[in-house]
Amino acid sequence: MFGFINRGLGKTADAIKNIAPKKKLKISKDELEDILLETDIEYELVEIILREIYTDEVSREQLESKLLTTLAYSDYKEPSDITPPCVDLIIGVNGAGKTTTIAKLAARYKNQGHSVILGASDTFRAAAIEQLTQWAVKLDVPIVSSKQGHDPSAVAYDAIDSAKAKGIEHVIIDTAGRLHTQTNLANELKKIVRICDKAHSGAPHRKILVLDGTQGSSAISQAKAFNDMIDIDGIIITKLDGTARGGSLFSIAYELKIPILYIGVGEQPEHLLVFDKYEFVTGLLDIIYYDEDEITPETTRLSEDDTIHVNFEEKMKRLHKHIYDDGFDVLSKHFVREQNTWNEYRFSKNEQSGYYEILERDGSVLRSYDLNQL
Ligand SMILES: Nc1nc2c(ncn2[C@@H]2O[C@H](COP(=O)(O)OP(=O)(O)O)[C@@H](O)[C@H]2O)c(=O)[nH]1
Ligand SMILES: [Mg+2]
Repeated sequence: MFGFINRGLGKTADAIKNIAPKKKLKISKDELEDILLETDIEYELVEIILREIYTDEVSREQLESKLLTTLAYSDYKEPSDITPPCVDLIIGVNGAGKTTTIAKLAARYKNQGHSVILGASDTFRAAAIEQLTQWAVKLDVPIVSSKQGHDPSAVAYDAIDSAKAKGIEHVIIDTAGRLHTQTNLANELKKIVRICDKAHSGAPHRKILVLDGTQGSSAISQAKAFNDMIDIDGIIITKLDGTARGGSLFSIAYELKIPILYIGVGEQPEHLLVFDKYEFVTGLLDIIYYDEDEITPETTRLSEDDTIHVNFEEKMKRLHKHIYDDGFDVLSKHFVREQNTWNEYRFSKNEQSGYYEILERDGSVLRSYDLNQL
């Protein structure tokens, strides 16, 4: 599994390549406008991004700083003074990916060595309870559930209560995405929030909205509606692997000013990435522009010549294969994960030697690779 962020941006990359097939060192404002709109960044935001660029041609650094600015509000600070259990309440419309995301979060906590219990508070549909139960069995985590139609708040209460009794560190609560009316839904969510706090003062610690990434920027109004019902602490955007509308993430972050916590890039438990704005922006820039590593005197001279580019990509593919064979998954340009332990390591190019290195936390080199020897 190479480059998880690339997995999330794959379809977006295809769409960009359709209108700008070749990577560039600089790009005209007009062409850039087309590209940004193509990725479903809203028109107003595209205008804002381009407004303060005063040159006709836009460099990678110029665009990078603008894109990062639009994500300025997406930084999230983990609340530090939580008395366990930490309670995540997961909300969002039907089909957004709530239940799948809960499984991914549970797997993540588990892999970090934490204990977790699920609360099946989507009692509106029997299938929803069944689906979450199946994940609980598969992931081998406890679950509190009841029959269809039962009070979802009671399930949330019991899940938190059970966590307190057994010393479980995390509770994740599923909710229904739709009831007979919007008012019903609002009232029910508010009640669940109230009851969580009753079960454990301060809970739910994170009210997380799950948004379907394939809906692009049109998910913004939906998010506003949920935020009006109960204040949302963070967003998870799912299905980025299945959409060419990856740029909508910028509009969502910019409009809502609510941090994006994770992104979903597939249906399996490991397909959840902590949202790292630097990685995401780098991923997008890499589709449009030459990468810093690729810019050599030759690239500059022959920037229209695909062969250098193709050679570089070929070498990178081989590098990734070597790393994989050595027992690591490449998560992003700057991180790898050991397949056995799920420990994450930094991965970077050593500017002096030119070698690519997997680094321990203290900076010592765990593995090193010479691209030219591959
Ligand atoms: N490709 C892809 N599919 C996803 C992702 N997250 C969820 N899904 C799929 O979306 C569908 C709806 O998900 P579900 O968790 O049941 O949504 P819920 O109704 O909000 O609980 C399921 O078929 C999931 O497998 C994702 O990140 N990528
Ligand atoms: Mg569900």
